[in-house]
Amino acid sequence: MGRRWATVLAGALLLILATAGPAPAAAPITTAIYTADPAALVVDDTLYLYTGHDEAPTGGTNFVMRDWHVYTSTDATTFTDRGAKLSIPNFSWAGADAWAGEVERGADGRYYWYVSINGNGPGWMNIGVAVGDSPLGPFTDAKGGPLISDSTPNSSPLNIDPTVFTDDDGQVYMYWGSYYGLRAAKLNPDMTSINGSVITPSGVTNFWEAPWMFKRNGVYYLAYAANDSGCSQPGYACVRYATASNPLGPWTHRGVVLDQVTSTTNHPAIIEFKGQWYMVYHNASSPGGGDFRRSVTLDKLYWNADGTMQKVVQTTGGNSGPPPGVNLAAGATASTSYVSPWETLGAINDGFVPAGSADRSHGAYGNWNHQGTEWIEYRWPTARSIDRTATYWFDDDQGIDLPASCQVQYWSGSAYVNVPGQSACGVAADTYNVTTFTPVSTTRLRLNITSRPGFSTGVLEWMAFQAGTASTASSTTPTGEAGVPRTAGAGTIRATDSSAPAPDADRITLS
Ligand code: FUB
Repeated sequence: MGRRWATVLAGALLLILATAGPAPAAAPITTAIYTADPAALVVDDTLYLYTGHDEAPTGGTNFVMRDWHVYTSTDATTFTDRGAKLSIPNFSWAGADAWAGEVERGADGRYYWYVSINGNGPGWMNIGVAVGDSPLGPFTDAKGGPLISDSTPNSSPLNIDPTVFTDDDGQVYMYWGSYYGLRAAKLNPDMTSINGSVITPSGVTNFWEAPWMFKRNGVYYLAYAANDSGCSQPGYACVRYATASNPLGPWTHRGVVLDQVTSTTNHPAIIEFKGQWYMVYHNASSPGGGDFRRSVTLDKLYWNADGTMQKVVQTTGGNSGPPPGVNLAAGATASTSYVSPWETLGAINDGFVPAGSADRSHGAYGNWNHQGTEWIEYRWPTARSIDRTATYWFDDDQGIDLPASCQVQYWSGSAYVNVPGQSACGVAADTYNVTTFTPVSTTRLRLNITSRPGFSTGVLEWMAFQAGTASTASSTTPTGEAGVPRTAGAGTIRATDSSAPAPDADRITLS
């Protein structure tokens, strides 16, 4: 039963992938393995991150998760993998799907690790709990069966993603759920049983999954993944948050604290460590990453004076950003020899800064299942003087791969000819490949793309630069300006660097 649902979910995610979603990416805590679903805990001077472990193969279409790892850091920059401290065999009553969890210290001084796991009984996901004498364990099953299952009265449609919070009076609360089904309950002091009934909290707008509860200055906060169109593209999740004056709500929605990321799933852990607050989350931006090959990362989180959170800036890691110069592509009309019906030619000149070659979050040009040489082309109503292009290749680790070679051509007035003095036409992943040439004045520029054997090719962004602007700040010609670039300093250039912290537009003053 559980595996059938897993297949259904994977199918849904696959459909979702065709439309895709997100932003630049932070450096992961590790690239040795893929990690996901972080939970954070501070004990003494150490930050502990409890993560899931993605083991899906390249191109995999389902979660493969068998254990959970613990990472430690004393500076929130360098993390040490302390190993797989908990795994499915630790729960004799379960057999698959080591999904999200969180660790909480009990009143007895022991550490309780609540996890999502697929039990062998009826239904799908359950919440189990393990216990250890230290934050690093060793951990053993604390209950011998699920704490929450599909047979728990008023349980969630999908019983996953527990977040456990201890209030100042010692009362422990657990929130969990997915498929829009947020649930909450009090835990008994034994940390392994529920006190009273399961409630359905109110006011948690557009809750999807992955709740994370904490308290600051007497206010309760609940961050969670939401996947509504107001904050993310179809199939992708952002992180919204709500506040309350009571640990069980009612909650008041406060806005978006983390935009969508490069993986369809999004999963927050918010914590203060050594005086600095952090948003810990995962994305698909590590080399070879994907929706089922995620990487935990973290960025600093800042507060407003009114107790609201500023939207987290996802810092770039390894992506140098678009090259400088006046990009004429935005004012051009794009065409191509072939684009797959489900892909988006318009993606190549929308000015988006990809997080990596697999980042199809703003659409992608792809020509699967054509092989050999295909082309993309820009046309302007009047001639433009151009001396460089920059190409960000699309590579989905499936049918579309980096090309074998490429060649820039221009329209001479009667035919396409190679641009004179062309430098190497780069085919590197995860970066802008800049190709220079002797300036040409033309109404059309073409990029011939030759595939590797057995693969098709794709492009996320193709920039064409006005000659002589290599030292000008990056800019794009605003759409509708008929290709006439605006100059730096005019205040109208749409800079492509969006790394500055920006307050959330729908911020609300806490009362
Ligand atoms: O990693 C498996 C599931 O994906 C988690 O439980 C959800 O929060 C989502 O990240």
